[in-house]
Amino acid sequence: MGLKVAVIGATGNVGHEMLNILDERQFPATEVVAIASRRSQGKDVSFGDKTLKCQALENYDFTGTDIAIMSAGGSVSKEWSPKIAAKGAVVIDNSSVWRTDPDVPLIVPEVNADALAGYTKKNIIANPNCSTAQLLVALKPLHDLAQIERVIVSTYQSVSGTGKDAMDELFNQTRAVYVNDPIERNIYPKQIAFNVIPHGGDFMEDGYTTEEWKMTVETKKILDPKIKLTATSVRVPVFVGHGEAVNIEFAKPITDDEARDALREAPGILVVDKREDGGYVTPVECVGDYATFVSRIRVDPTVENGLALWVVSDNLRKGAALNAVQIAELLNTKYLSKAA
Ligand code: 2RA
Repeated sequence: MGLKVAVIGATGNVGHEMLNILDERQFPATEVVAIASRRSQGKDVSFGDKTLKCQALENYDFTGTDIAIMSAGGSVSKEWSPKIAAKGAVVIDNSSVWRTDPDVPLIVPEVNADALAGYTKKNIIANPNCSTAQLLVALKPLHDLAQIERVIVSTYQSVSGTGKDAMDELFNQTRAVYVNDPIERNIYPKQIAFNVIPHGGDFMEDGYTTEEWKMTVETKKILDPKIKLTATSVRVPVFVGHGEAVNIEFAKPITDDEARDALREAPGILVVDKREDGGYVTPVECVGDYATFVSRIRVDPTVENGLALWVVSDNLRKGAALNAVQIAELLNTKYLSKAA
């Protein structure tokens, strides 16, 4: 017998990719249900060659659902995840509300699959933030090799991470620049078209933003609490694909060749690193792919054991929907054992 899977937030950017990826990877589900807000009830969404009609979250009875994959925002998750979990479904949540809860595992399957065992405490599993997931896929093999002590990251985050309305804002502002219309701003505090904005999430008291803070705390929870990480999150006028410029300090010596070999062997990574024009991967090339791409691997000579690299991945896939589906696959194989 296969599984009954609910996708909550099915009309959003990430929900759309969750349905695509469940279909592409032939997740062993006997039934997939699309769930959205009451506003989107009855709306059609694609699931492979089928069309699913969205059901309203408030009216849906989760009895008999095995896995609920949710990307509906923090406040919806805070209210609904415990209710759905109490009905017996395991919730895999893409919002930030459960990530720091000690009774909720925060999982990147390539990095800390063993931590999944803790899901039974609340029947909830958290998916990390987009920028953390791709970073940690790249850091894990390097940490195993030479023990990471400190990381400095600057992100180049695409607007799809903010949602569909932000993608429209980039499109409309770009068009407005060309036709000399006034620039309208509804989502971002500054113009995003032909610009970059050093601000992701909300400002905190210490001057960091929540997007930067998430990367620090999530790295500690998933990879190693001893790692020190400082981030600057920057929004760039790119529709899909987050880039990250990463500087890493290690406890032990490591060469760029050793790092390249370890990254080539590691799951989920494709190394594209030719020291020539175009010998690296950019966001537009990673769209629709599962991999985390690593390029520009080089020694950072300004610290004792340092490396610098460039990491890029599809933020809606490895940064969200793919990671959630990989968690569902792991959950099924290791704990639910209903695989067809
Ligand atoms: C972003 N936090 O701002 C989102 C993605 N999860 O890109």
